[in-house]
Amino acid sequence: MAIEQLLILIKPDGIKKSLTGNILTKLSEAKMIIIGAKVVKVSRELAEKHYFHLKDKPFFAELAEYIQGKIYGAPWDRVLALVYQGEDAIARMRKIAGATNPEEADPVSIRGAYGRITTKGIYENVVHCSSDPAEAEREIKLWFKPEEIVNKIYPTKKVKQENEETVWE
Ligand code: IDP
Ligand code: MG
Repeated sequence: MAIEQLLILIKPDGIKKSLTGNILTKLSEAKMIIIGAKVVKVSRELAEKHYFHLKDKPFFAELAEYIQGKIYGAPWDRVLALVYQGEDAIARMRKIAGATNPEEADPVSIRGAYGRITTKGIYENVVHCSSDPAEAEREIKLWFKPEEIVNKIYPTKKVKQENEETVWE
């Protein structure tokens, strides 16, 4: 069995329902390690890149707004982004997360226990979980910079930057 990494997001509905602790507890049953973690205010660009594979779906616009937390507003308009690493991590974490449709998900999975379908038909399923190694790599590279991941998981290169940088005063 291979060591894998994957991206997990606690979506804005999970944040709003104060489920962060409950979700982390369920995920910790798999005994994997966290190699990256941060709170992100999701831009429209990031939302659309993240859900690129669903761009032709009728619910795409609502889905992009959902992951940005637009329907909830401040202070719920954010996600907790996590990178986990472990043996067979993707399949095992997806089992703990449960099926995409929260009504069909195993009731003891995260989505089965805490998810719902909104009156507008969006699956508010409280977590995102990468579904295969290629998707996991694309998503980790989209959400995290190399220095934000404590283990070296993909090759990196040095580039010279002339950009302004914000530092603490
Ligand atoms: P996944 O999150 O289980 O990998 P995807 O098919 O990648 O499922 O869909 C991404 C997200 O889009 C889901 O987690 C869910 O929030 C939403 N979604 C997927 N399919 C539907 C649908 O048929 N109706 C409404 N929302 C959906
Ligand atoms: Mg998916």
